[in-house]
Amino acid sequence: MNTSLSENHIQAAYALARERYAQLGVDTEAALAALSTVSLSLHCWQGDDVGGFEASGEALSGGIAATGNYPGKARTPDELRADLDQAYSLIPGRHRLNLHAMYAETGGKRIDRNALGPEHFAAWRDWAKANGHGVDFNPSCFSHPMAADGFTLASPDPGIRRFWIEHCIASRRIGASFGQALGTPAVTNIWIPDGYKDTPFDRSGPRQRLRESLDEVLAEKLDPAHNLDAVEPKLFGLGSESYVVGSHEFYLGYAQSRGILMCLDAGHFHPTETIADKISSVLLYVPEILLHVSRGVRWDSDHVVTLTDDLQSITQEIVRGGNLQRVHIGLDYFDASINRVGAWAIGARNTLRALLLALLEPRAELQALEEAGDYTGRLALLEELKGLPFGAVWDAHCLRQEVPVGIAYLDDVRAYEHGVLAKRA
Ligand code: RNT
Ligand code: ZN
Repeated sequence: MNTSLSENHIQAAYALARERYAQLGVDTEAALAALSTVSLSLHCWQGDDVGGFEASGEALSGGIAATGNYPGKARTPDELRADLDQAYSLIPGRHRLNLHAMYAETGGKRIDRNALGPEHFAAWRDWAKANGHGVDFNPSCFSHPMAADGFTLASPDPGIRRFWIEHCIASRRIGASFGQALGTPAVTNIWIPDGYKDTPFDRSGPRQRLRESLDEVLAEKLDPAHNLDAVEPKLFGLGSESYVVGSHEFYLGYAQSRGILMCLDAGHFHPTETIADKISSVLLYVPEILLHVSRGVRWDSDHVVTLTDDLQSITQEIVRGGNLQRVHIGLDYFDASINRVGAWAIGARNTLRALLLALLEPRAELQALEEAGDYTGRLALLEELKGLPFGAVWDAHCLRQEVPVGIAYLDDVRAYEHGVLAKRA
């Protein structure tokens, strides 16, 4: 396979594509300018199969699972940062990092999660600052002895609840410390696994406890210039098939009433339900939303994000509603069966490609057709767009942003695998 493309060809193809889009009233330069402002939040946990660095020997729990044993996963924070550097070098634009608390660096000392502080993330902070990455943060309420019975913030045991409340309070402060140091607010997102495998008798008690716990977690006012709080609902998990305390309705009401962000994870609903149609509704009631862009295959399987219709519907909703500023776009998948740097690059590039497709829509024209009741015209134009040369615009973007154009990024993934990952056996 010849992966190299001449700069002249890329430019020439772009010039033709630009004209083609201009005929429809679409300004490709404006689309690329908008795309350049988007900062995706890359999830650290794709690099080590949601392991973290606590060396506790705890298996991944909480009803999520990474499957596969592709060699070369990151074993240390330095390895994970090196892998992330490699991934970012393949993705056009300047992007953020989404970090979990269990990736703390405690210098060999055992610090429990409720005692974590900004000092345990100093290396992450320095690295983020040096490389221009904003950071988002997450308390890690799973893979821990205190989460062994499947309950954390909603636990009936006051001691367990207290531990996780303290952990979430600590996490918000760590998020704020990143926001302050980096000059861009951290979105600190709370996801907990709490739920029952089988049909519960009491659905209400755990939800009352969760609401109380969250109110304690959020009691401390933090500067929104440093930290923004988000909550992430879910329909079911492995081992919590019958009931999840933090359901969609629970958190929608909670986020709306507390004026915080709502996180929508693409894998957290019924398999035939998509999050795209929720964005315009949720944004009427909460200030901003966080997305966990993911791909569930038959269940919340967290496959690498591909350029599906689902993904395009999500990015269309962001762009058509003029919501690029109010939607924080995070990725959330973990595939351990393929090269992990490749997984990051493929999913992030696809998310940006889907955004570009949405930015290349003739918005005024489509809106006018719809308002005139010309649904035939609307359907014809939407279908016609699918054949337009968006790939040439994407290639020009990658060229300008100095990342590999086309499939050439795979050469870099492979070279890094041979030179670095393969030596980790
Ligand atoms: C789990 C949630 C949650 C996690 C990460 C690791 O179903 O999607 O966001 O995937 O926090
Ligand atoms: Zn998620």
